[in-house]
Amino acid sequence: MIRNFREHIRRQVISLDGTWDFNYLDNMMANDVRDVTRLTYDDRMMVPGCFDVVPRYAGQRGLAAYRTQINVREGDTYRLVFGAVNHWCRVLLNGMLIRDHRNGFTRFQTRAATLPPGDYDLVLLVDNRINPKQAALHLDYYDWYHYGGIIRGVELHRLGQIWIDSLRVITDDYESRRISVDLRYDSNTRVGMVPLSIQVDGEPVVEETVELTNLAGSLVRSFELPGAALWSPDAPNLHRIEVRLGNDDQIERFGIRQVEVRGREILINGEAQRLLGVNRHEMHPDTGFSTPTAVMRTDLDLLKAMGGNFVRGSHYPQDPRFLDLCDEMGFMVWVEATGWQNTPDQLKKEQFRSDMRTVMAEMVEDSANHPSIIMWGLLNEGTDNDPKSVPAYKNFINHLRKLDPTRPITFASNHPYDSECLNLADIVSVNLYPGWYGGELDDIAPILDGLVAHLDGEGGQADKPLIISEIGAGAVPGWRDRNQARWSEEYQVKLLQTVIDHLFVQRDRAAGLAIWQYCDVRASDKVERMLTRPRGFNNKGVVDEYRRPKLAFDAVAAAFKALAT
Ligand code: ADA
Repeated sequence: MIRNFREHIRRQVISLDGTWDFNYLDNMMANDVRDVTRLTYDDRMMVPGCFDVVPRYAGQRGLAAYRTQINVREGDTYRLVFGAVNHWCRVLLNGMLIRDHRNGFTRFQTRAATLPPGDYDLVLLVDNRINPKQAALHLDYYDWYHYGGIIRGVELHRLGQIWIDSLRVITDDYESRRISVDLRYDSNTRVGMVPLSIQVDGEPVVEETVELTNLAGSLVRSFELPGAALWSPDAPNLHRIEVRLGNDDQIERFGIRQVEVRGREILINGEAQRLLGVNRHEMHPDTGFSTPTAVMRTDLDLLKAMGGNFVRGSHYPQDPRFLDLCDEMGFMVWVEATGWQNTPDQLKKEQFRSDMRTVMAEMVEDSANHPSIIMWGLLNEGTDNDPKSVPAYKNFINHLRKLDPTRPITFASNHPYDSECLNLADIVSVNLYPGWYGGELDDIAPILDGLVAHLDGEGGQADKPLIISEIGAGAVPGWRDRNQARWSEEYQVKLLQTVIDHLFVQRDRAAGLAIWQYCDVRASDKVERMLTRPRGFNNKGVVDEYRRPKLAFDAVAAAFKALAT
């Protein structure tokens, strides 16, 4: 399943999750596969899943063919929906090319098409190689392991004559509980008069017959929900909306809440929030990016137990199942488009730009209804200090703002002293590693003070919220040392305690903190990276890759909880 709940009750949705036929084609390119119907399969592979976590293919980069069968009983309009495939794929049905998709971590679908009754072979050619020609946003120097495969669920949707293409629920005004529902529809024939109904929490709110003069279009309805409970981190009330158009339906959950940035504060429904949390990669050694929902739940339970209320989804669009849990549990989430230290040269390339725009559009389309998402991000640690990057930052941020004008936008900068782009962000976010990549523990306080003095002075950011979006220390799990040497669990404790104390007890300039990072994650296998990544892992987690707490977990929990009292 792509979500944690059913998005359709009337529309027939068949989950294609399970075990598919599999053949690792190694260094072939998709275009070399002339006739996909002649491929043979010598293995089976789980979907969703990452093929390169399976021992037989561990560490392999290449092309893989996946195959499953679909039976269509009644001829009708259908489409396939893919939760995410990393990082490039080609979809073929009975040997016919249906579409290619570039870059991972976002949902995409095939064009609606009439399928006559019969059996169909669905084949996906999946490429996990690092190849900017196929996926410009996945590059080999990034500091995480790029697993590959059909990483999220796959579904077959039967659409009928007219169907709902997307649904956006927006809080117009939390005080009066006014919301807008923007419904985009599509059809394969002129249907004329069609019944439209909207129910919220089982109560009818809209019942009408609409005349659809175009084959595709948008219907917007606004209404108040008097007395409806608001969504907030302390009371994450969700509402269920069910929209029916003709014979089709779409179910979504939403929260009534408005995010606002006022001066140095981030507010939800008028209440200032202090964001305390972690950066989290969607990763587990046994499942790669295809984290089971139960593990996601464990992560959020642990984060709650640590006193956290904030997650930065580093560094790519988040799994909707994770966001569903965040909605329910009241986490505030930063969701960002895929990127890592991208250079002016990359930002200039048309392929990179168009991939970024597509991924941002898919990210917003897929997740805009999650109340837990309180800001969008992009271009982690990009070259925002290079004047040549400014046009790309402007272009991407404007694009993102058009896609969703309701949420603030930020990007994690590691060039706060000479950034050329901070003025474009609603929230200033800075990644820095005092006491780890530079300086000692005693340098942390002056470095943080110096940063604030700069941003609030000549940096010209005095009237914006500040988030320390990454800070941390590596601790090899179980490595204990009375001298508190680097890489020991003790050193990580000291560093994080010093940071939290300085940011929120000694000073109160920061609106939020995202510790780098929640759990240890497999690092990229590039030699230069490996030399600073003991065990082949980025060890800055407060829990290890199997979610076993390090000493830092309890230390951070004590510090976060002390702030709440
Ligand atoms: C960077 C980056 C993270 C991670 C971190 C580290 O700031 O944004 O993805 O690589 O450093 O561990 O060094």
